[in-house]
Amino acid sequence: MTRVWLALGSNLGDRAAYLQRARQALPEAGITVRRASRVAETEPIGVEDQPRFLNQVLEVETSLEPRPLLDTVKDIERQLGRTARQRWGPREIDIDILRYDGRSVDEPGLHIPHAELQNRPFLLELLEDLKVR
Ligand code: PH2
Ligand code: MG
Ligand code: MG
Repeated sequence: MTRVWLALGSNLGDRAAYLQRARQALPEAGITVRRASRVAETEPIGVEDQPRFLNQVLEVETSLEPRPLLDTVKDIERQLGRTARQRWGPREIDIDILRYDGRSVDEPGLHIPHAELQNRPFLLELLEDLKVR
């Protein structure tokens, strides 16, 4: 089992319900949620003209390797009804891999640690909530 940190984000529809449904869907997909940060309401970064986000960071455990884990969280996004496609634009639910144990991955579509982690102060704060350094 590997310790992984995920970010949840939503800025469309019932944002809190999307976060909750994501937390509930993870265990069914072989991803055990160990700890959850508080839920923070955050100003949109990147594309600024869109609704505010709710964001949360989860510490999880899984035996899925990074690529299958990415495929799994994308499946959950689809199951929950994610439709928005604009890069950095509004979305019902976003599930991102922030860190995967201590590993670095740099492949098409998969960058670990998450490529935008250092540019999103709220993610660093929520990780800090979980005492991840
Ligand atoms: N996600 C983005 C783009 N901008 N801004 C906030 N506040 N929170 C996010 O989760 C976020 C964002 C693309 O994934
Ligand atoms: Mg994202
Ligand atoms: Mg994403």
